[in-house]
Amino acid sequence: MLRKLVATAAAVTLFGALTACGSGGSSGSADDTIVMGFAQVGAESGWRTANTKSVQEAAERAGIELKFSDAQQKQENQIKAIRSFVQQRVDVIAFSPVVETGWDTVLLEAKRAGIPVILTDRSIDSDDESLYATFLGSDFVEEGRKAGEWLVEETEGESRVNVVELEGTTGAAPAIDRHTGFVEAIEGTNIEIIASQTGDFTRSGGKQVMEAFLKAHDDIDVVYAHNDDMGLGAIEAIQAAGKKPGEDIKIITVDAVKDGMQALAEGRINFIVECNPLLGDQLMELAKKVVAGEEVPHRVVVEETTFTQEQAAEALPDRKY
Ligand code: GYE
Repeated sequence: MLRKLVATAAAVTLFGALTACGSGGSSGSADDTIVMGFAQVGAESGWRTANTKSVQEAAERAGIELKFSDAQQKQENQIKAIRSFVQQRVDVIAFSPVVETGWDTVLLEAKRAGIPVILTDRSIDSDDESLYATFLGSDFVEEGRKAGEWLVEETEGESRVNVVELEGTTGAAPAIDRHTGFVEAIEGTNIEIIASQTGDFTRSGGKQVMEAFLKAHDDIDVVYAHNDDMGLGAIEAIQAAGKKPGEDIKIITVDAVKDGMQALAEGRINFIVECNPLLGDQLMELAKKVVAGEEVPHRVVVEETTFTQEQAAEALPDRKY
């Protein structure tokens, strides 16, 4: 049995080496087609659905073969997917890390196998910058700051403003950074975060946490939700408690997906900070350069805007996601 296993392992190694020679690189494909292993976070939000679609469509347009894996918001699944991409000797690995820490070991494995890694959407927290070629994504601290700055302006002159915060996935870059930016912007004002809990970026999570917040606090002025979906869940909870979202309790969210923009235009949300999920084309461009050994910037920031209720009503007809 053992001998058979060893023989199989040797054959796999040999096969891997042969394919690598045949394609002139570490490609898992027989021809020159670039093969990308993409480890997605999951399907937790409207943002994520739009992001997945963007990546899949862009790969097709670019003639890149995509091996797509959905981690269902679990880091261990993403690690498994990355290991399997390394074993399959793909040309490039792209992934959106569900949380910030704990990636060094698996990324070192990819590095040793000579497979470049591109971080997309979310980044990692590591001292070793050589573990990835580039990071394409938003400035989440800036997003949080924009949310806070709007509230500071909106509530100027009010003696005290109580905010409850619906946080994204614990340990995820957008959850950490959107909190940081918001806190920075409201510092020294009369705005106070009276409760903060994760709703895991999902609509049901946002609803559940908001129900608990409403039971525990009767003085909530504002909800700051780290994404539209949790804000939309909170709206359901607020309505069920007999209050009017957007009026009795103001709501600020991040993303600007269609459902969020609809609620904003209709007055149930008060302000949305945009986070652009359409990263596919830029990602494929970067992937081609990285595979060709060309220089790419280590960080590519996505440009974004914000929306008031009036601006949402205007932008809604052309909103693609
Ligand atoms: O805001 C949220 C999603 O990482 C920027 O993840 C992304 C965030 C996005 O679940 O809706």
